[in-house]
Amino acid sequence: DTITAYKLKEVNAKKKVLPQSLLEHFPFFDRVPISLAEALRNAPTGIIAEHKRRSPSKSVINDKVSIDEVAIGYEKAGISGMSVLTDTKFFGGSLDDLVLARAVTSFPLLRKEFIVDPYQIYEAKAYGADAILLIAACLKQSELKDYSEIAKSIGLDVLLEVHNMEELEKSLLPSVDMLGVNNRNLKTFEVSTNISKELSKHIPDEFVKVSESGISSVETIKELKEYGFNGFLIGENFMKTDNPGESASDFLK
Ligand code: IGP
Repeated sequence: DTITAYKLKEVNAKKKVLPQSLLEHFPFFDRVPISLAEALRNAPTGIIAEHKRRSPSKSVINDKVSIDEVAIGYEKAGISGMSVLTDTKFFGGSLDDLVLARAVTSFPLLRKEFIVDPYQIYEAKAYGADAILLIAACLKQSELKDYSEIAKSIGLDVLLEVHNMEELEKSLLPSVDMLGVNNRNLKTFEVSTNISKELSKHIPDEFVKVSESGISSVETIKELKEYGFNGFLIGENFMKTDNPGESASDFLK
């Protein structure tokens, strides 16, 4: 589709300037990652808090707070990990955000990106990520398998995002650590946690279950825990406030 085509073009342009072999010489490439899946499994309430400046559905969410302020705030709040959007076109993020978040924290960081080429997985590692997101709607099963195996081979955890049963069926791969159910339909932007509840029954226990998007209350988290979810990916609800770290900390009280 259009996002995939756009991303492939972006990646191909980058490869010319900075080949993958050079990414492997970046200092963070040798850093030992921290497992996001483990952090979620061990937390009483596993929250992945997202840095999100804007989105296609809401336009500007927060363009005032700085990435380091948000990252430090989230870590101080006791959140299990942070999701850093590195896409510029749709979300206003960048790899600079990832590297800055890495510089000021030592908790797990998820690179949030539309990954369509293995190059982006090496890039994630080079810029300090501990985990990557793969989106079932963007990739074939053979790609999901190859990309998740590449990520594991360089020590990164894999969060694989699905939105329906068909996507879930092709995603139950041993190289995947976490299965994320996106409550937001990426085509209609409609949000409902019912999809998390429905799909949860079909996710085997070896995967850490993550519910993503549209979560704005502790009640919803309590409900989703009953369905076996250990991870909750929350962006807008924290980012729309002046102090995302403090908002996140209120959620863990
Ligand atoms: C966060 P929210 O509704 O709490 O801001 O959602 C996160 O789940 C959402 O940003 C997201 C996303 C994605 C963004 C989920 N999957 C894929 C970009 C690409």
